[in-house]
Amino acid sequence: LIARAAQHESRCRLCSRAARVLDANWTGSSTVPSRRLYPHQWSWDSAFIAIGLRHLWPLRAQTELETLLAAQWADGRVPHIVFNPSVPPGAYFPGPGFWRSATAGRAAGAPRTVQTSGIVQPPVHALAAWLVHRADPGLSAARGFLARVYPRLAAWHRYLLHRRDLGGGGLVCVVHPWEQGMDNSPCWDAPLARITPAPARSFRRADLDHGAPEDRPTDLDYGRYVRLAADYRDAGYADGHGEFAVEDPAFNALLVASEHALALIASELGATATARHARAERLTAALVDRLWSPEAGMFLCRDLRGGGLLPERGVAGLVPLLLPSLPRELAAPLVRTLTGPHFGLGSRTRLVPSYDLLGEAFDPHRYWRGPAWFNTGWLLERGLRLHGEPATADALRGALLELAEATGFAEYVDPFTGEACGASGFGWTAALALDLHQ
Ligand code: 9WN
Repeated sequence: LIARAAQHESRCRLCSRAARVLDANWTGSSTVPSRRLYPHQWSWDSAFIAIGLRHLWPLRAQTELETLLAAQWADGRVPHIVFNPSVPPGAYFPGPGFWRSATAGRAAGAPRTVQTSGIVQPPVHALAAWLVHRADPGLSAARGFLARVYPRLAAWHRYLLHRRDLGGGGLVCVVHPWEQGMDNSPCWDAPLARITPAPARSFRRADLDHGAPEDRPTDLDYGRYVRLAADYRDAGYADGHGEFAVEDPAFNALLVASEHALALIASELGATATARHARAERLTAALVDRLWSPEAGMFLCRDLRGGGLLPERGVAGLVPLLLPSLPRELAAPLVRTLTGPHFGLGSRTRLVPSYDLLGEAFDPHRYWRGPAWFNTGWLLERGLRLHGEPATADALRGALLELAEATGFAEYVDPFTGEACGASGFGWTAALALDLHQ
């Protein structure tokens, strides 16, 4: 009993600390990932943050998603950043002056009243909207939350499925590493090597004012990010012409999960959901067909410009484990890969590294090249539970909760030592710890 009481007390402490982080990052209409490093609203951060907020402030959770969706472009894209006009222009690079959404994005229907970036991030939003609704169905019904967000979420998925199937095989592709959200993953090294970097003197990296250079992407990476984004902007954000086009397993798996969530939202609103479930099944089949590697025992990325599957093993290739409809003969090898020598969960690591422990490019501190992140941990914890691995899921959950709190809700951690890296007081770390704690 004493042990249980002590556990309960420490859990409550975690809850109030996480709540303090989320409250400090709340701007009145959305939540910043980090006050200093990322002082605007980010797309997939907001989805994860809403999933945590729903337990304490259901109204804030709904508002978080509504604010993001209010910045949607007429072509359906949901921008990866919505800029806060009261933040000084130099506080984050690339800021609104770089993206110039209102002018460069005019043909694609960028909003006039708010400034945004022109690229996207993984579509976790419909899943988040459904979970937010379930947390307080009364408030949701009273505010017409689902009816408000449904048409926007449907247009968002339509944009991805119609404008981003650049490979013609039924999957969505990303046109910039920032879109997939794991910016400097070694998976991007080969497709990025073809891009001529923008000159270093043509931009100033605000991230280095707050982050340690050895924990961040390199200047060469940044030169290439800038070149790709500037080319996309200068083409009026029209799709299909860029030099970088990759089909990523996590991005597509999250779209499948969100498509199933959108079907549940449609049913709740009295509409028919069959076509949505069928689309999710088709996407799952395309994911398996185009990205599964039996040799690697996991999903890989497909480089549409270079041709073929990229051999690097990134954590994104494990994320499809979160799909309930994943064929059993794939779930078992995925779990083996997650717990085997490449990711070491339960033996060499307590959290999931972002990249192959045995890969040549592995670096335990550099951003998405090895450190463990809390959002991918949250997704895989769900996947393990779904596919009949409760003991591994429990251990992962315990480690996520313990390290989130011990590191002051760090952005990411060294996968061996749990040492904090990047920003502290990070939004999705606090939100997802809160969610796991429930
Ligand atoms: C570029 C906000 C975002 C996350 C991404 C993470 C990082 C931005 C950056 O921060 O990317 O979008 O400036 O490094 O890689 O996943 O959404 O937290």
